[in-house]
Amino acid sequence: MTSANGDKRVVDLLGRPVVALIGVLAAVAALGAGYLVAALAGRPEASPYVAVGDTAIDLTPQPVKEFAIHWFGVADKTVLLVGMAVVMALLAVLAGLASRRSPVPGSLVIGVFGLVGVAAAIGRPNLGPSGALPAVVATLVGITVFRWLHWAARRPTREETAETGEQAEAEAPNRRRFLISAGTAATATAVAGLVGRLLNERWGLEASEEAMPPLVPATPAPPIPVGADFANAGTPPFLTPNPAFYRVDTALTVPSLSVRDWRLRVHGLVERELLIGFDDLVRRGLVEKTITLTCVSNEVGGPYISTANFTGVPIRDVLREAGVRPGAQQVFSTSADGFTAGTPVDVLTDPHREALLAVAMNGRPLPPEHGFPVRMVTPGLYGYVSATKWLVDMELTTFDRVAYWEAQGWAKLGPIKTESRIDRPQPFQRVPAGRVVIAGIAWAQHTGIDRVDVRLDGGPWQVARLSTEVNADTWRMWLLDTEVSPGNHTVQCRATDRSGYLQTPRGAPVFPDGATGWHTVTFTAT
Ligand SMILES: Nc1nc2c(c(=O)[nH]1)N[C@H]1C(S)=C(S)[C@@H](COP(=O)(O)O)O[C@H]1N2
Ligand SMILES: [Mo]
Repeated sequence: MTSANGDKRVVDLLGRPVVALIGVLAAVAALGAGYLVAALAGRPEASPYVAVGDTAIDLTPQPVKEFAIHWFGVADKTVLLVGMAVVMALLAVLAGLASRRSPVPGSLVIGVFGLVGVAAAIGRPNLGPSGALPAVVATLVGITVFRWLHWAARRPTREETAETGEQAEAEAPNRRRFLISAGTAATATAVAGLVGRLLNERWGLEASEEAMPPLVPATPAPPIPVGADFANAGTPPFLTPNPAFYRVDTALTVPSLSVRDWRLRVHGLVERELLIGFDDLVRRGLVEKTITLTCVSNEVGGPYISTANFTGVPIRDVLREAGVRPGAQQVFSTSADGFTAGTPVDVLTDPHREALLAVAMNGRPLPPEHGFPVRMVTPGLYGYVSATKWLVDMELTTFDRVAYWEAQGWAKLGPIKTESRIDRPQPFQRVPAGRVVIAGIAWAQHTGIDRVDVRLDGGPWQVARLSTEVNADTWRMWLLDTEVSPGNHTVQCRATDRSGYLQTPRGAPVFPDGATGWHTVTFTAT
């Protein structure tokens, strides 16, 4: 730099890298502060970053959401969070660059951004006005840090230089002042982040299994018979281990509910309103059922299907206790994070269909991401209309009330469509020519699978061998041991369910009521 010119009675323009860094440090400090305050309040979902992300998810148009789920799966939220981080970093850099002379423009940008955070928090169905506190603190911290670092980076004014009397060294102590301030801000932010994280973990622990009564079903599910899967031939195991169970939801942060505070309200068109605590619920008696869940967003051949032994209280029993009034058509359920679903009353009260308020899966309390402590599970219906996780409210209403995905154009009723999938060979797999085992799964929940046909290269359909049936509410595995000549091949499968319905070849997209079509896989025999 040129020598500091004490005669120039201005605060010089700050260097671009310096102001950019100030912008980013202030933004990160703001987010760190918001995160810490939210953690202190025991409401990680009130962290401004998360509240903004949650709002973004709700405001995202349907096709974009579908695209995200399709391409990123569970990682769709990571993609969103990273995308937000990039946008914020860019804005922070711009806020800095706009403030080379005065800190006012940058402070304004942070203030406006803070208002977005406050608005997002206030708009969250699960937060309410007090949930905006972390965003307010974040904004104040952001502006303060910005102004402070801006001051620290500034060249000394003539008066300050005159005070030190050391004009030639004016820049050195000044640079030191900035570096120390920046380092302090960064360290404080890191500490805030760390403390926030520890607190969140502690809250999570508090909400965990230790607070639970034993979840032993009075009627356990029958053991899974030998021959229920063809895992050796490439199908999934019959029961999906909890960590491998597919996950689909709109929650950016997994709601962390405490068993002690959990309450389920049953109201609306009922004789008696109920308010049920966790122990009360479990005391009603637990049953265990083996059920295959499926997502309406599952493409033909897709992965959003899994099976577990669910333990819970039959929803039918709870509804009987509340006394369903005539005219009630659906149970409108709400989760702690504001998701809603509408499930037909006649499905939930069907004595042959054991829909559950599930508290455990595969013998363990529900994992947080699968709805801890209580979720709905309804055999035969896609999850979006019937499987509310983090359940807190069930209101009996007419069909007029519109639930989350229905409002986005998805079908009101979501019976699972009869479908089948090829798991082996995998697309473009190379297999030795000769005898090849083709294997997969088929499902028609609550109806049952009767037959699966497989064909190679458009040839005659061959009847596949079916696995031992567990119950009509679960998937069924199939395999075909057949002769394959060297070269490229196409294999297709189609299921027939117990009602006699043969899976349609007509391809339909997942929107609005579930995909159809025959899964087709191309592979090479060598
Ligand atoms: N609270 C809440 N519950 C929810 C959802 C959601 O977004 N939020 N998604 C539903 C959908 S679309 C499906 S397919 C199932 C998936 O349940 P899983 O994640 O345990 O597999 O949960 C349902 N329950
Ligand atoms: Mo779903």
